[in-house]
Amino acid sequence: MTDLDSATRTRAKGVLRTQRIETASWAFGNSGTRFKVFPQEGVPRNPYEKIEDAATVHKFTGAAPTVALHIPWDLVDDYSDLARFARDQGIGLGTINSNVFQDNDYKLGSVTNPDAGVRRKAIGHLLECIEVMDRTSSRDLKLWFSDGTNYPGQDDVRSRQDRLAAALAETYDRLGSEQRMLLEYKLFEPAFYMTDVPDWGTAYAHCIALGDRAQVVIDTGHHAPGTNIEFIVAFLLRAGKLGGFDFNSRFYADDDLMVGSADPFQLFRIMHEIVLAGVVGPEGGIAFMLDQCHNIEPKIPAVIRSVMNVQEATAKALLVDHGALKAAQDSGDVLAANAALMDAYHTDVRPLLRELREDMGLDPDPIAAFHRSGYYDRIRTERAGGTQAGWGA
Ligand code: LRH
Ligand code: MN
Repeated sequence: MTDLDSATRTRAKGVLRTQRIETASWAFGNSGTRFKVFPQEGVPRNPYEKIEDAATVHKFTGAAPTVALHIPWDLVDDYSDLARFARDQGIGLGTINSNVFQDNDYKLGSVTNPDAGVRRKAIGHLLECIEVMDRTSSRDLKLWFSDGTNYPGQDDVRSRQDRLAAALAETYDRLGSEQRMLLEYKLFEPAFYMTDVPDWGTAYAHCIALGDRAQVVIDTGHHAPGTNIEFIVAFLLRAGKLGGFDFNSRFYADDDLMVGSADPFQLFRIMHEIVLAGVVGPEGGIAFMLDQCHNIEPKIPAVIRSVMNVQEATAKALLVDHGALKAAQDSGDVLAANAALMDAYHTDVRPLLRELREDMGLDPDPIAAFHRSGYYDRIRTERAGGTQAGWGA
């Protein structure tokens, strides 16, 4: 596929302009593994400074107008004030993430715990998160449960599913009419024998039982090796049950590396299904979120790079000649059908994206522009002292 004709450029840029990628407040804080968390200079010390960093990503990419919060990592006295501060910075507060995976009481589970008092406490937190959504005007509550067991026999599988279903139903009933619940699944970790929401099928079944405003979130790092994630995307889109993505990438397990860094071809295949369904833009109802940890690399440039990686995968997917693809598929021309995707995938879309940024009045090279801005030097000095934000695990 040689130079893109202007009609294709215009069409692709038109769709790319509508793309919104939500950053994660916790990506700007310190993170690591059980072996070590390497602190970095300039890391935020509170949610206001995290929002400043998220706003900086949007300033240079033009495609990250909201930031997801995690409760209680982003606990503040006045969420309305935090929302006002975000607006002043040019962004909005997005998805509210619950956290029932760090309290001592949740050793044997949170909403699935055999102890009714512990379950009540966990459900209480989920309901508190909806209170926060009411103040931040967030649409989505994202639920991920670390709940699971480490040894066969440790607990009864069906009883735990009953407890989970009851907690989800009580939380769902509390949602406002414009609010959604996004249920995230994960194969393993921290549980190493059974996880109560281990795969898309389990999440999908619970979401069907709950109702229209319960949707599935696909975290791209939460599958068994070799899983065809784009199949899950296509299936959930067809069923109207795809609520969003936690984008990141991995070579082995839940590595939370920059999206597209480990497997850019997989990200392209996922965005191909998104483009085919015509749901790149916000009207499609899909929440495109980043859920990453920048353990050793500078955090803000890493998030900017991640937004660019999603834009590049989307731009390539927008270049697929759908007419040629369909014709080849319908005529059983396997090689021509595959070639329709590979030609698009092998197209260098970076010039097109530089052009788009210039059209939007942005610097064509967001990372170079960020480094030239002096923002990092400023926060390194300003944010000396105090307690840096992290997972607090
Ligand atoms: C769990 C997870 C979940 C978040 C956490 C930060 O692995 O993907 O989405 O709550 O990371
Ligand atoms: Mn996630």
